[in-house]
Amino acid sequence: MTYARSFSSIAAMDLDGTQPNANGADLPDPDLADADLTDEAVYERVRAAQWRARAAGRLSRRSVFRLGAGAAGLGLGTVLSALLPGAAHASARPTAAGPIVKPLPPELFVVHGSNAETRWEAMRGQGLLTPTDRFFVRDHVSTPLIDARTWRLKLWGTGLHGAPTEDRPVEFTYEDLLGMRSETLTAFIECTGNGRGFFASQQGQQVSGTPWKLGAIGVARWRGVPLAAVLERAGLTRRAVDVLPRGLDPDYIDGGENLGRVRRPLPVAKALKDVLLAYEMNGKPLPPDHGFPVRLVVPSWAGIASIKWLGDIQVADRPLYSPWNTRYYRLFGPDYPEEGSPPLTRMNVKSAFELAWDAALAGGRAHVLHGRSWSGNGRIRRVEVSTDGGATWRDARLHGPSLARAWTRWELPWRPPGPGRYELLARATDETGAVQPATVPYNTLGYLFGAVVRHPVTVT
Ligand SMILES: Nc1nc2c(c(=O)[nH]1)N[C@H]1C(S)=C(S)[C@@H](COP(=O)(O)O)O[C@H]1N2
Ligand SMILES: [Mo]
Repeated sequence: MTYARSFSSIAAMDLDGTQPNANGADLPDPDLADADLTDEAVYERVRAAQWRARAAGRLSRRSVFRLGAGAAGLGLGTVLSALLPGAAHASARPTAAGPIVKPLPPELFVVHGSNAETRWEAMRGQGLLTPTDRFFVRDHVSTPLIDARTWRLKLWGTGLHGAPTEDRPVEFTYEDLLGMRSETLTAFIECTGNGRGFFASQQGQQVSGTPWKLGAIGVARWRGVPLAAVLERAGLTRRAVDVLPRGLDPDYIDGGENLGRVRRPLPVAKALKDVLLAYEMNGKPLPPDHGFPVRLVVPSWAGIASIKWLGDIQVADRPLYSPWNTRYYRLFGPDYPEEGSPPLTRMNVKSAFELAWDAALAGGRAHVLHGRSWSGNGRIRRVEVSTDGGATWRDARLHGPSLARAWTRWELPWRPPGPGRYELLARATDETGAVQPATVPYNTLGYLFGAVVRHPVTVT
């Protein structure tokens, strides 16, 4: 598959469409020189090899060059003269507010510093989408307030024709983006650390990071311009390998070390496949906390990929690195290589009940248990529920749309046998056959807790 073909397939389809996921294939180790880098699975293998080489200090210029040369490209794109660098513009550096701007009523959210997770009981009775007022917020620092009239999206780097520099980039205004052909996409955004708190509470393992339960996920209907279209207009070359979107929120400081603004590289193949530059969420302009004026939506991937308050995108003819694909968002620990796993991309399978933690249920009558399951690998095929702590399992009834990049709703009737404490468990299987395990291997930063969660309830 060439970039050109993957671009036109994006152009031809509604991003909600039923395009199958080409993942899960167990591919042989690719020859770096001949690898088809438009295939996401192959790209991930190549990047992993590259990462290992880099960690070992062995990444030669030649292997970098080969990586680039293996990629077929769009190799076209006319830069609109009106958007050429040099036009005067006001600085879009924001004034800080926050950390979070929107109201965080305690019945909808659990607040963890500059982050807030959705309470799962607040999803009860909702449709497919997470209403914006209860969509989780994950801010490394704080929500900036940005003026869309002076804001510019800047593209620059060696992967664009003419290699525009950071101080003379190709620019798009908010109006420019609104004027381009839009796409809509129903997709989840999920924090890679969603469920992190269960490493401690279920597995007795201490990990660092926000101790989320399962509320660091939401599904919204996003509208915007395909990143592919903007890259093409900016003059994407066939040599482009990685793009590096960067936010306009303040620098992130970790343990006294300034790591600069939040930014995380994305392979060009994924950028051209299904990534959206979103300016609308659930039918309204993006609210400040979710990335106004424009954010990336990178379907199925770790939430960190979906950079909010987008300011610029570096497009490079060589692999790019930032703390967000080197020291964070990789798995470290005894079960992983010393230099860590490759950078995390797809999210894993998870399930949650639309119930309060420690919910009280009336005894002596039938209930219907409701929940949702999702996977970065594609659609949910099956959900099993246990109401006796995992001894026996029944199939839940799946209902509503089953979208590859969103979640699937399900329900199961339950008549508690008597008063007391119960643990409710839900275990989903996705279309690749991936099933939620009973436990997951420890990793120091507590990412990808995909084990079955034991949800306590009290029947009165
Ligand atoms: N610029 C910027 N983008 C960002 C972040 C951030 O702190 N700054 N957080 C990331 C993380 S870790 C997640 S999980 C998602 C959360 O998106 P939300 O706050 O809209 O739910 O945004 C991502 N994009
Ligand atoms: Mo995240």
